[in-house]
Amino acid sequence: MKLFGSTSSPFVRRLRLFLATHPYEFVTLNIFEAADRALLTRLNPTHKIPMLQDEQQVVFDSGVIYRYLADKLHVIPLTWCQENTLTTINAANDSLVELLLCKRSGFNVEEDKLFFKLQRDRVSATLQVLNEKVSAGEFSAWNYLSISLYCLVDWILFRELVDLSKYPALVAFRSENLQQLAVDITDPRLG
Ligand SMILES: N[C@@H](CCC(=O)N[C@@H](CS)C(=O)NCC(=O)O)C(=O)O
Repeated sequence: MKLFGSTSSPFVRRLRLFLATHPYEFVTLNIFEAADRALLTRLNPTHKIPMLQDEQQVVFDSGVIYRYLADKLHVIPLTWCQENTLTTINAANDSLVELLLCKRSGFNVEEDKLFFKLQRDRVSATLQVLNEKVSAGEFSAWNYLSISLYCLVDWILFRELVDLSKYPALVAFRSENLQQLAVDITDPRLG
C-alpha cells in the first residue's frame, strides 16, 4: 500500500499519523514539479494530495482514504456527529489552503473582497467551534478526529496563518499531544 503526498500537507499528515502502526510506503510528491505532477495527473484527476494506491485500487481525498482504511483495518466508522466535526476541521483547512494559494499567487488576502472575506469568516467560525469542542473534552481520545485537528493546528502554527491566541484550547491541545506516536517524525518543519 502506497500513500502519496508531501511532508507539509496537513491532509497527508493525518493519514501518516493514522497509519503510524501499520505497514505502508510513503511516497513524497512535489505537486508543483513537472514529473511528480504528471504522475499525479495520470492517477488522480483532482490533482490533489493525499492519494492512496492499494494494489489496483487508487483512492483520493483524505476523507475517502480514511473510510477506505477504516474499512480495511476494521475501525468503527465515524458517527454522523463525528463526520460533522471532521467537516468543520476540513472547512477551516480548505479555506486556509485557498488563502495560502491566493497569497502565493500575489493577492493581498486581507483585502475587503468577497472571496477572501468568506474564507476568513469560515476560518474564524470553525476555529471558534473547534476551540469550544476541545474545551468540552470532545478531543480527549487520540483518534482520526483528534489527529486531523492536531495536523490543522500544527500546520497553522508552522505556516503562521492565524493568530491562535484567540483559541487557547487549540494551542493547549497541540501541546498536550506533541508526544503522540509519529508526531515528531511527521513534523512538517523537518521538510
Ligand atoms: N479535500 C482534499 C483536500 C486536499 C488538499 O487540499 N490538498 C492540497 C495540499 S494540502 C493540494 O493538493 N492542493 C493542490 C491544489 O490545490 O492544486 C482532501 O481531504 O484530501
